[in-house]
Formats: sequence, structure tokens, C-alpha cells
Amino acid sequence: MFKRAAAALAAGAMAVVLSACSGGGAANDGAAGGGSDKITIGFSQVGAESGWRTANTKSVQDAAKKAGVTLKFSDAQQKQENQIKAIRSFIQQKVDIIAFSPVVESGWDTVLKEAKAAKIPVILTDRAVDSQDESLYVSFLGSDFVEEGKRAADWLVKEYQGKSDPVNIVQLEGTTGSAPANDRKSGFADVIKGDPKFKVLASQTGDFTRAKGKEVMQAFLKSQPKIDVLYAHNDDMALGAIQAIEEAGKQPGKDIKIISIDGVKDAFTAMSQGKINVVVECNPLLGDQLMELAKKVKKGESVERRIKTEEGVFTQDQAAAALPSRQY
Ligand code: GYE
Repeated sequence: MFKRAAAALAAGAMAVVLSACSGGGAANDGAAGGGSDKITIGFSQVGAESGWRTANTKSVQDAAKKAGVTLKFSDAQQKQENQIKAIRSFIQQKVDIIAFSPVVESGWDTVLKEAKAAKIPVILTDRAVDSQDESLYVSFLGSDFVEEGKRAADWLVKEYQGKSDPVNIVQLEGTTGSAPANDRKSGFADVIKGDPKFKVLASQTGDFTRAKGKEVMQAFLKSQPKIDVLYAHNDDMALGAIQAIEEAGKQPGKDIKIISIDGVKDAFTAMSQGKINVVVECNPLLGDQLMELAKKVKKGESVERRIKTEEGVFTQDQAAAALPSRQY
């Protein structure tokens, strides 16, 4: 049984490799434009660290199927070296397009230059790179994380309007060096710096996971005598922190107000129970847009360099009503 499944898998992998060779092979040198309509995309995903990421992976896989795109999917398990390896392997396989969501912002120039030399266009999805050379990728599709951080802080400013007591904040940061962690932190800081009553007492990475979010929150609760607000860079860390807060005998959403980002179903459930106060939405459903973009790039059409996702902000009074229609 297992052997048969393995053989079928191997045959499937061979078929994928063969179709990739005939699609993007000698006829057009793997370059954008020309050739057949068939597209092969090599997609290097960050990992499976969060509910957001799981929804994003599903969206990309489903959309590829729907669009008739051959998708070579690789999970980097949150490691940049794995992503670099995956991109090099996509280059060797002469895929038509490389798409990836960079785990961190820095350190991509060398491998992106290799892709450029092989004439394989690169689309950034979800997260940006900090490369100065803009010719290294054709487009960046994803959210505005600075804006998300600002929206999180805007809620806080409103919530404490007219009050002058200090507001003690702890922050759970996303993966160190990642675009969403950097930008959500700076967007938030930019807004609250206007009022000295807002004090960020402690800020540490929880790597966008529930387990780490819980662990770091436990440490915050031990080291900080009074915490008024938790700002978590994603829902999974907020959900982990909620466990830590409850285990410490405090009420999340009341004793400690919680601001989170993403808007996955579990966070909406927690919000409808009063445990999260506000969620800034970040949409993971990028698959259809990515396929559309890839097709245009393959045809040699010009595409926008920056495509931003549209998203909102949800408060507790909206949570219960919005829950049934959440898609992720
Ligand atoms: O917020 C988090 C995930 O890059 C926007 O990564 C994404 C972030 C998302 O792990 O949950």
C-alpha cells in the first residue's frame, strides 16, 4: 500500500518534471513571453507556522488547480536556507515563474540574481525583500504591514482617548527580520509615539506561533507587575497568550486588552467571547491574484509592481456577526 503510493508519487513527480521541461524548455529558453499557454510556477512557502499561513497555502494550491497551472510547492519550515535551496532547484527545473514569500527581508540578492540570469521572472507574494535592485522581481502582491500596525495603534489611541494614566503595553513580535514583524512594529510605534502615556514595557518575538506566543506571554506576566495591553503581531501568538493569561488567573480582553492582526476564524471566536478586543485584518487569500499575475507575466504583459490587498478592522461588537462568513 505504502509502496504503491510512493511509486504513484514518484511517477507524478516525473510527470511534473517532464511537463515543466516541455513547457519552459529550449523553445523559449524559460524566458517570459512566447511559448505555450501552460505555466509552471515554483512556489516557495515560508512554512506552516500559523492559521494565516495554512489558509494562504490552501489558497495558492486551490487557485493553481483552478487555473490549470502546474505548481511546484516547497515548504521552507521557516528557514531562509531552505527557501534559497528551493529557488535554486526551481531555476534548475526551468520553471516559468518563481513566486515566494520571503521568511525574512534581507539576504536575497544573490539567489534573485541567479533567477534573473536564467531569465525566470520572480513574483513576491505576501512579504517583501529589502533588495535595492528593483529589477530582481517583477511584482509584489500582499498587504501593507505598516498600515496594519498603524490601524492597531489607532484603535488603542481611541480606546484611551481622554485618559491620562500610563498605558502599559507588551508586544509579541513576529519572526525576527520578517517584513510583517518589522513593519507592524514600526507602524504601531509611529502612531503611539505622539502620546507619552503609551509605554511599551517589553517586546519580544513569538515567531508567529501559538506555542511561542504562550511561552513569551508567560515570561511577560512574570516580569511585568502591571500589563494593560497586549499587542500581538498575529492571531496565533494572541491565542497562545490568551492561554497564558487565563492560566495566570486573569481575564483576557478585560484585565489585559488584546490587539491582534490577521483575522483567522479562531481569533473571531475568541473576540466574540470577549477575549480579544480588536483584530486588524490581513488577507491570506492571494492565490487567484497570483495566478492571474503569473499568466500576464508569462505572456510578457506589463504588470503593476505593487499590488496591495484590501482589508478592514474588526471590533468585538462586529465579531459574532462576521464569524459565519469568515473564509479562513
Ligand atoms: O500575519 C502571520 C504569518 O506574512 C502576513 O505570517 C504574513 C504573516 C501573518 O505567519 O500569521
